[in-house]
Amino acid sequence: MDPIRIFIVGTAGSGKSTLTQAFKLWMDSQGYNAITVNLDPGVEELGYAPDVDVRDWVSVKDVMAERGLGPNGAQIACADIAALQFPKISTVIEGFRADYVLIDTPGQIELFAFREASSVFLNAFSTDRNIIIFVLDPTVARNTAGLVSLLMLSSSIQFRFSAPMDLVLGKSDLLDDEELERILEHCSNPESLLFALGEAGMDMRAVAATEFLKAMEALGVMHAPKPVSGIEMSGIEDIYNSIQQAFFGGEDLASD
Ligand SMILES: Nc1nc2c(ncn2[C@@H]2O[C@H](COP(=O)(O)OP(=O)(O)O)[C@@H](O)[C@H]2O)c(=O)[nH]1
Ligand SMILES: [Mg+2]
Repeated sequence: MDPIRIFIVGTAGSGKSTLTQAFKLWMDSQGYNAITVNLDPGVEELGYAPDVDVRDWVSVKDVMAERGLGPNGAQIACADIAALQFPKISTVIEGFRADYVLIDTPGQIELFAFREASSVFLNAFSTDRNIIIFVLDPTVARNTAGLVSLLMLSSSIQFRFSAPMDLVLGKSDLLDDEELERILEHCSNPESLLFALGEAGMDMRAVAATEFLKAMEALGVMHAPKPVSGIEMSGIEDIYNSIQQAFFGGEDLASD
């Protein structure tokens, strides 16, 4: 059967690579057949050895040297160069015959969110087997305006890709109980989020936010994210269960 492809997406430093590695370790411990893919051509230290690595096809360092570009320009050039290699990369991925493909996306989220290359990559596969896991960075989300901005970013990704999306609250071990409760409440109850924006003196912005929040509710983005920690290896089973729910209505792939 065609594998489920899990795209781990989030802002730089939100914990994508650590979560990808933790998810793979968890999958292995459960006896599930999963591989990891690094889609970040610019990453220097990944912290794990991916089964498939875009850096085998294109490297930011080489592109900087060859084209005389700075790191940001080279990242963008690499995303586009990598897109040309996607047919080959997807053949390698499919050659593993894994049940799950865990895809670690570039540190700079705009490379995934806004460049055409990522659509090309998603569409290189049968599109009904893709799911996006959007990782909220707790150091941004603990601030109300930061949380709204992250939700808006997640909606723009939801808008761009037709794949189902699930929100997770990354590095949740960094939050105290009160902060965690507040973020979960704000994400699942737009009224409480609006109230908090008002309390923070952002009434004007709250007016605009009301309309945004309505749109986000309609998109299905407003729901409590699952707290996870790649470092503590917590919450990973919850992501797995929601993936099962999205594709099999809760029936475990491994059971048939
Ligand atoms: N406390 C804590 N730190 C984490 C966690 N996941 C990642 N980090 C740290 O956050 C930084 C960025 O992590 P990384 O996985 O590289 O983020 P990425 O840029 O989204 O791939 C690193 O210093 C990690 O050690 C976590 O679950 N808990
Ligand atoms: Mg990373």
